[in-house]
Amino acid sequence: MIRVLDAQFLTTAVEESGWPTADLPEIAFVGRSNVGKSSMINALTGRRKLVRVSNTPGRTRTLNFFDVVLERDGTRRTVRLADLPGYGFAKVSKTERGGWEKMITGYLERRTALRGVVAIVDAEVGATEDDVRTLAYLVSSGRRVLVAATKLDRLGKAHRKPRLTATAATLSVPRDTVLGFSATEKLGVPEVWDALWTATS
Ligand SMILES: Nc1nc2c(ncn2[C@@H]2O[C@H](COP(=O)(O)OP(=O)(O)OP(=O)(O)O)[C@@H](O)[C@H]2O)c(=O)[nH]1
Ligand SMILES: [Mg+2]
Repeated sequence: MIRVLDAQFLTTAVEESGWPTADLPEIAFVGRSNVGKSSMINALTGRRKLVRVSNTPGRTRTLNFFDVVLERDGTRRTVRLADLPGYGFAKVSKTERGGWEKMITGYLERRTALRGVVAIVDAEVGATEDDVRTLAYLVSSGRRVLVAATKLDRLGKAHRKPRLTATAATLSVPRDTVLGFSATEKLGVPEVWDALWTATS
């Protein structure tokens, strides 16, 4: 059982010069705009308002870093979570989209502290074309990737496991790297922390 002892916002960055010193094992959260990245970080840390959640998709345009103190069996560890801007928001211009890609690929390629990426998909919607493309990129980057299918609460219980299996197949990733999650019902919180503890060990 992993306990969250403390969670704090650290900083916001637009460019590489704004990244915090790479002194802690880091986990990045990537996903479609409005998929529930910020809500997931809030649910994981048990802080309702650590990260801003909005009804305006595409709001997060920067990298936002959070430091979280964890404890498991008497061992303490501080990890850093990076909330990345969402992709696939239709209303942003081509220039902005290019900017997003540069920001994300630059971060994924050069961030030495990065230990793993949580790729978030919408369990109700299923993996989209954008998700498939992003997962292929993440896997090819050689990074450790965990898929979290969030908003699982929106699916009837009988549909949940089959949807996770289908999501793994669509994304061409091993079934055991896809975890179900819900920020509203707090589903999957211990399972995601277990995976992140392993990734940051
Ligand atoms: N039912 C349900 N709704 C959720 C869940 N997680 C997030 N939401 C809702 O989805 C919307 C988007 O959530 P955010 O956490 O802001 O999503 P985001 O991916 O950070 O969005 P951007 O930063 O704009 O890309 C909000 O209205 C949330 O309340 C969930 O697990 N279940
Ligand atoms: Mg957000």
